[in-house]
Amino acid sequence: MDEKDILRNLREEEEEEEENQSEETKILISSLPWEIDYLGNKLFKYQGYWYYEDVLQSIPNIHLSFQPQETDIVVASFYKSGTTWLKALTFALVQRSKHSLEDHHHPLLSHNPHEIVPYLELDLYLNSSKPDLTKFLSSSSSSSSPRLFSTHMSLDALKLPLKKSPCKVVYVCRNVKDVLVSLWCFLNANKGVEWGDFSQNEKIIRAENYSFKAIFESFCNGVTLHGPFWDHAQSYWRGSLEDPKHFLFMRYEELKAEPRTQVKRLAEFLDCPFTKEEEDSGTVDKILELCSLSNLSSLEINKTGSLGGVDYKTYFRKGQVGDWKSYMTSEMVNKIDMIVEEKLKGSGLKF
Ligand code: PAP
Repeated sequence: MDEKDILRNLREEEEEEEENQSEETKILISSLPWEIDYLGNKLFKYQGYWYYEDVLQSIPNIHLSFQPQETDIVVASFYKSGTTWLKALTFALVQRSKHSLEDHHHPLLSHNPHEIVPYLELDLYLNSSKPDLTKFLSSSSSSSSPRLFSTHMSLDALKLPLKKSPCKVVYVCRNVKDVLVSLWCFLNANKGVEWGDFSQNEKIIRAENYSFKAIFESFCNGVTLHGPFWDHAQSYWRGSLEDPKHFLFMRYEELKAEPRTQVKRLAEFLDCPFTKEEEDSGTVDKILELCSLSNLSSLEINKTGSLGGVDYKTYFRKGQVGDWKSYMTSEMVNKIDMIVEEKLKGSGLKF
């Protein structure tokens, strides 16, 4: 048998293994409780959290095969909580010796942050247990820069691989009322995109807006992709209390209110604190400026680019804290505030 045959056999074995595995996952999925969400998609409840079928398929892949290195960094969030911003900040921070912040060819000037920092469950392990981790700019391993990944999965769902080999995880949390307003605006700005099966990405033109009330009710019931929101937030909150060396809990509102302090906190957590010279020469402000909403949204790539049918420009809207005040009735506010307070009782986590 020559090398080619060995490789072919190995590949066939791997494919067979993946087929068996996805067969097992399909059987498991058919036994799970499910609900139809505000998009008309089936959400399945698995180990306390809700997933679309394809995202669910990635979980065994991640559990079996994702082996974090100690130097890896995972940017974690519930969607619409500041993911794009945190991806950009983290990349700019950890790569600042490799990519000067003054460089006109800085990757963030020509790539959307989502292109640079891949999602474990969407970009890497969705259809494969052995993805090519090096194909993304920030996830190829090199001694000068750690690998960067991202996820919208809860920490409960990621515990297994992270237990095997702990890395650094940064979570950004945002007031749920702003999250749901941001999500509603995002969905309406992407009416042509069919969600729920990321392998298709077919454009189905939707005429009317998504129902704000339906999304609101789903959030209140906890039946949303990766939800319940409060369990998601609490999983990382607990992680940050139990193991502050490996888990950092950040808030979108604090990043907005005191960006310099928060970015320095992030740098210290990631073991790349700013030196005195960097502070004196304005490095913190340069990172903040590069990653600012106004700068990122004005770049050609983010004005005209798209991925999977989603226009990059729709990742950037107002970035305003408390925007929910323009969208929610006082009854809605009371209802969701009471639910969240009740669900977070005793955890020490407050909004
Ligand atoms: P995602 O989960 O789809 O990646 P995510 O980036 O988490 O979305 O959230 C988008 C929100 O972050 C938007 O908030 P808004 O709808 O309330 O305006 C978006 O405007 C905001 N955002 C994106 N980039 C930045 C940035 N660089 N600075 C501050 N806010 C940002």
